[in-house]
Amino acid sequence: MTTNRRNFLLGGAGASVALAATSVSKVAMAALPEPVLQTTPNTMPPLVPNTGRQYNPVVTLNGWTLPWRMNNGVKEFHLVAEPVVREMAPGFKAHLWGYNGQSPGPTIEVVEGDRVRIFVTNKLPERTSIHWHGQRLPNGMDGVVGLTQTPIEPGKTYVYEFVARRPGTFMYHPHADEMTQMAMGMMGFWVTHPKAKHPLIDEVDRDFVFLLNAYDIEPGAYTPKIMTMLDFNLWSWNSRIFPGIDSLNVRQGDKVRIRMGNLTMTNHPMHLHGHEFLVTGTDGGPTPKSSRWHEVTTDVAVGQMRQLEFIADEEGDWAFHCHKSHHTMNAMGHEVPTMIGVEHRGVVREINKLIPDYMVMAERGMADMSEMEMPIPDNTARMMGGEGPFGSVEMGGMFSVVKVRRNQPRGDYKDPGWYKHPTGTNAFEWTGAMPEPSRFASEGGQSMPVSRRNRPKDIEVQIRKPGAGSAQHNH
Ligand SMILES: [Cu+2]
Repeated sequence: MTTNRRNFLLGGAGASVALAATSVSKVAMAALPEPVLQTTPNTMPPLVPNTGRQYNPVVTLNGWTLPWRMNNGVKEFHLVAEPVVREMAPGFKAHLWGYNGQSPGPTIEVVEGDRVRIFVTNKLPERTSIHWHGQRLPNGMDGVVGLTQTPIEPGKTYVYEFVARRPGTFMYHPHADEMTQMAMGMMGFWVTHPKAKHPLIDEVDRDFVFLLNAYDIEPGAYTPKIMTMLDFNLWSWNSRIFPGIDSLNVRQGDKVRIRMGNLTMTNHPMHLHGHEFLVTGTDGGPTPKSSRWHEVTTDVAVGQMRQLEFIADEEGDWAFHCHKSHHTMNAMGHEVPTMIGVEHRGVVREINKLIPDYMVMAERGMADMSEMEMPIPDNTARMMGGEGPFGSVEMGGMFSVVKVRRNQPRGDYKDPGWYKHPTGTNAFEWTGAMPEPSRFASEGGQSMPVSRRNRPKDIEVQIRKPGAGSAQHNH
């Protein structure tokens, strides 16, 4: 028990933990490892192991690693399935189900060859189980209700025990009333470190993990709609949405690994700016070197895990996000017609006489929405938001920033603030004369000769120059 606490305190997160006040039988609980709870959605520093084999621990974005106690050579963990309140972004809280105070649950980190015993206490109003996604284990430990075990009824504690046989990137989630329980946020990450130098697993300076998840929560509501199959409106990493997702802070030159698992109902092409990466591992373990090639986007399909690696050698604030553009937005009404190019001002003036708060959306594109001070219900994430050093970032959902800094101390995960660009290295407004374009070779310098014969005679091209009144269509 003391080991358990000490481990946790060494992880640097001591101030924000509480022990579970349990409604489950106190006698039964007394023999179990103390369930450790996390009360904040902040990114906790890595949990450095002080028993068992050493490894370089991972950092869970807006999450934490579960401490264990060593019991006669067995690593013992205690997960408590329970309702939680998760702050998904500042000003927006969701009523979810999770483990040990948060959704997702804590990351479990072990070493290849470890014997692991996990107590699972059910404090949900319905039965549950845990499936250890991707693990080699005895069939009876696989966590499929009805197939390999009886369900864990409310108030009961079950124990799972197996050897973490292969190193890699895994996750855990219920295999009982799955649609409900996953839509409510029950899931967690699992990393098994190699027990010795592994030819296909490099040592890295930073190792980040997070789950891709999604919710359907009406603006102003707190609880996800559990019957939603595809039309989710909140696309999150570890049940956080931008600007609530912490940045991935690294030192320039660091070798960085990012591990992701997808427990949403659709795929996510994950895109990193400024660097190329290799996909070094999947759900099946490390990939053979001959199969690795450089990419800047990798798709993570439903139920898959991907681990990517790169050298962070370019200083700056580099966007890292899902490339489906509606996955970098937060909840909004879907029935919004495209209003680009439609001039509403006169109409709105008339409507406002009748309905003072009426507002037309997206007359010039959607970017305006990120700055609009629209009356929105309480407990609603803004559709797009997040202030950057140059104004609104106009993003939501599955978006964060990899911050690469020359002077970020080794092993320090603190947010260094916004990048200060060297003078003269930002894109800037052009205020000089615009060079006139040359249209034809004979008129000076078009490299592609244009056939005189096919040259259209009577077509007048209207070119709208940028500048004042560019949003107006003056015909
Ligand atoms: Cu996506």
